[in-house]
Amino acid sequence: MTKRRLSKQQLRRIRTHQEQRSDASNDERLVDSEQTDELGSEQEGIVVCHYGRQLDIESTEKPGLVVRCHQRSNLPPLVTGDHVVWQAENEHSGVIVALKPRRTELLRPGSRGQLRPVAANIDTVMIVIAPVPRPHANLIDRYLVAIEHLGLQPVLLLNKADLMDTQVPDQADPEALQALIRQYAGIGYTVLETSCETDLNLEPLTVLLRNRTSIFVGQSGVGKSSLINRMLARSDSADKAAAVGALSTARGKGTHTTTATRLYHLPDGGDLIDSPGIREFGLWQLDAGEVLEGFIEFRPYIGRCRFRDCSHRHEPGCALQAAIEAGEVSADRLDSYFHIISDSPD
Ligand SMILES: Nc1nc2c(ncn2[C@@H]2O[C@H](COP(=O)(O)OP(=O)(O)OP(=O)(O)O)[C@@H](O)[C@H]2O)c(=O)[nH]1
Ligand SMILES: [Mg+2]
Ligand SMILES: [Zn+2]
Repeated sequence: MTKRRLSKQQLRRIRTHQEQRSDASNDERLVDSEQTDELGSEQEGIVVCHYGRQLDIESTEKPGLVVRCHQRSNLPPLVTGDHVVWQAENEHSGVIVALKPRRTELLRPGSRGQLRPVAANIDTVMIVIAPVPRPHANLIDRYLVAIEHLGLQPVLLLNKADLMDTQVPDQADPEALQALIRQYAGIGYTVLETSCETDLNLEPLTVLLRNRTSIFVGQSGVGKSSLINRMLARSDSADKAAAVGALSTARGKGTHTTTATRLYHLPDGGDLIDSPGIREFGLWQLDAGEVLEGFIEFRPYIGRCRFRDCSHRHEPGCALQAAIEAGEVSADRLDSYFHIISDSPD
């Protein structure tokens, strides 16, 4: 192959060509900034719903005005509850141009094990359980450890309290559920029994939800969307009702009715996010010590065992085992801790 040297003329031609191309890209930038000028002025908003690539933004300036938006590609994935800066394209659509710092964020494992945010700027996480579908083992403790670790306030709701004295197939034993609830109240957690059928305790629930942003988490079918609808029904709220699904008759399980994470403004104050059953926040990134800290009533005993590397299973001088003996903490909760750490790869 002969080495070909570029003639001066060829070099000149290439240079001119490059200059023309960079002129062209300058032109493109001009066009782009002209397009930006066509957008409305920058304003603040909050993400109230999230569907795949599109998001509904509610204007902070004009509450109640909801605009379907897409986001600039340089922004990270946005979630319900995010505070953003957006510009209108027209009456119905817009573009999100900036994300404001998140006060808090809820994370859960994505399909490839990476953590993905699901909602932002939450104060309170309401864990909803019910007699049917019966709670999975350790479910409450798994949620509590995650919530404590995120620095959020947990509340435990036992919904469908109207079913506590009836017989429904596959129902959890009412007495065992009552004992469970009492245990968490004894630890110091706020617990509330509610019913969408009899409206039991909906008044105290609205008080717990006021002046803050809360999210409902819990198994499919426990009545998260139903509770939201009962509260929205308390006034002529402009918010659309949440979809409610029947339990599958075969197994008394929920049918994953809610598919988008949506924020509602409650008539008595406060924002509430309905989610498609956040079943797991992801605990495996916590080591055993961090999981133990998530059991808040264990904290006074941590670091007081005779052996520094005490597993709290059978060692002599274990402060936690002594606390169980003395009836100060529950053996069930320590068992739950063992379950959680045995599930984590740590
Ligand atoms: N008896 C009784 N049934 C209830 C109560 N609350 C909800 N239900 C019923 O439980 C079923 C499931 O309710 P949903 O509100 O769709 O449950 P969800 O937790 O939002 O479920 P997903 O959206 O699938 O996560 C529906 O048939 C409701 O009518 C209650 O307090 N008492
Ligand atoms: Mg739902
Ligand atoms: Zn110990």
